[in-house]
Amino acid sequence: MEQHYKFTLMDLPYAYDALEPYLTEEVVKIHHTRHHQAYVNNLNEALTPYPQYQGWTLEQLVTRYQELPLSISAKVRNNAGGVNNHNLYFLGMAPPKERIEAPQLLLAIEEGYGTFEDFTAVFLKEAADVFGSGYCWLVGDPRAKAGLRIVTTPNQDTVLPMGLFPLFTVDVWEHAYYLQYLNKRPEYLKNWFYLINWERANIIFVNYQRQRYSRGL
Ligand code: MN3
Repeated sequence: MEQHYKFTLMDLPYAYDALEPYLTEEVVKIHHTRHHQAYVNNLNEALTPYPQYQGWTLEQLVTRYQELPLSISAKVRNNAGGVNNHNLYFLGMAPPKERIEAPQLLLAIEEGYGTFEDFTAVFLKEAADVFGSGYCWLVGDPRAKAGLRIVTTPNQDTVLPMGLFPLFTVDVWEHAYYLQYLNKRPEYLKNWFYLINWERANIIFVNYQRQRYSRGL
């Protein structure tokens, strides 16, 4: 998030074939090297003529794009959002493990949603119901029950301007799954769920709770 122009493509913390069989090597590789890379390239291209904004971090660009000149604000919104969202999507996955190790987060999920199975059903339905292209997120939200909320965003919009704290997100653009699942988004989502990096989500959640209490929220 501290990175600024000139942005570079984030390395994945796993091999392209590490998410098989749920996501094939081909799907992950094309998504990363072509789609994710294109957002990086387009963001750099937008900022090249504007040295005064080249010190802005990705977080500043996705939360303050409205302050930019009209000639680039939409392009920055879409492409800084695209870089940010793909970073979070890829970091939010990991090769599947036998057990979910996320004690604090699992407790909060049960408090907020009853059971883990109920949470799973709600999340998968929200993600399946995103109209067109977008993302479904699990976020920390101090106003929500147990501090957790499921939200969806259209296009490449992020949850950061809403003051929410992303734990993980799933990309429901067709390019994320079409090569493997064709038009069967619910099947992609069911399999993506096995790839959630629960350990990372738990670390972010614990950190979020700590900040929340220290700010009296
Ligand atoms: Mn994508």
